Amino acid sequence: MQIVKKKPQFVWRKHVHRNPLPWFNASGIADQQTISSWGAPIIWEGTFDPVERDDFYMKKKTVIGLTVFAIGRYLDRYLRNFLESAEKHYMIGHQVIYYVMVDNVTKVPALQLSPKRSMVVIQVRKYSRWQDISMMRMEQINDLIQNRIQFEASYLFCLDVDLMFVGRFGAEALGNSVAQIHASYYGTPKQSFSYERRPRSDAYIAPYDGDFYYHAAVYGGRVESVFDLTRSCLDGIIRDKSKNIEAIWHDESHLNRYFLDHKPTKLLSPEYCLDRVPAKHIRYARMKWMPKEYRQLREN
Ligand code: 5GW
Ligand code: MN
Repeated sequence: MQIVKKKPQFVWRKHVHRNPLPWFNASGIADQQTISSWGAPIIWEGTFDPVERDDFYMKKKTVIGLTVFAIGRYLDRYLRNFLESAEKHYMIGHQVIYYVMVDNVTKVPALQLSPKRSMVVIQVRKYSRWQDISMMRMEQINDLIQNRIQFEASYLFCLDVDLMFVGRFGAEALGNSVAQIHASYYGTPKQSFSYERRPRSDAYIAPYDGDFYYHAAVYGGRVESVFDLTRSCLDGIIRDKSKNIEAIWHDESHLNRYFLDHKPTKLLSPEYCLDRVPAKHIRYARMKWMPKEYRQLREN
């Protein structure tokens, strides 16, 4: 009897047919885009099994950080509500470390955290211009990753404080590099995106260019990726300052430039950060923006 060896090509074909993301069901919903042009999953209710995702990361005892800044009046106005809602909805069942950056540590609300969850309060300087309060978070997060977070957590989300959790924000959101699709620009043509359009700025994006308009209120990923992201954005901000130019939407403009060059590996649908006027196509609300009283909150 003659033995016929199988061609190696057979093995290769088998590999190609394997589902690259076994946990992700791209056809779980039919009326939304669920995969980006470069193959990143877009997370919507119905595209994943929450129990499976939680088990997967709980078995690994994954530690998940969250940075949030509450400076000046934002500390009085938003921080308690943000943290109380996070205790109800953010990465429930996992090990969580809140990194709360404030200009006045005595004003941080005393909360009874659930088991496996802890809080680190860090005093940071208060920049006098609000644009810098927002932009220089990139520097402060980058420093804190270097000095502390890299030793304590493997994933990190960086969020605005004027948000409130209203539904599950769980392990399905974890990924190497995670970006939030801005609810107000979801489904609009890229020419309408409010990218920085002046070529002199480091955040410049040409009119024909771009993937999505991302929301700087929510981004995250593996700690090393967030380190790289915050460093790159900070470098752009500093170069712009040296040229006496400031990008139209500050840190958000630089974040959009970064994600254009370094494609995120996971995208969060607008469910994860709803617009003030939620669109009809949104079936599940996970986070929403709090109302703003600009006149009272913006001191300068
Ligand atoms: C104050 C006035 C104008 C703009 C920002 C601030 C401000 C922002 C502040 O006084 N204190 C503060 O902690 N921040 C932090 O920067 C908060 O974490 C806030 O969520 C984040 C971004 O500023 P936002 O939320 O006012 O920006 P938008 O783009 O959501 O309106
Ligand atoms: Mn905000």
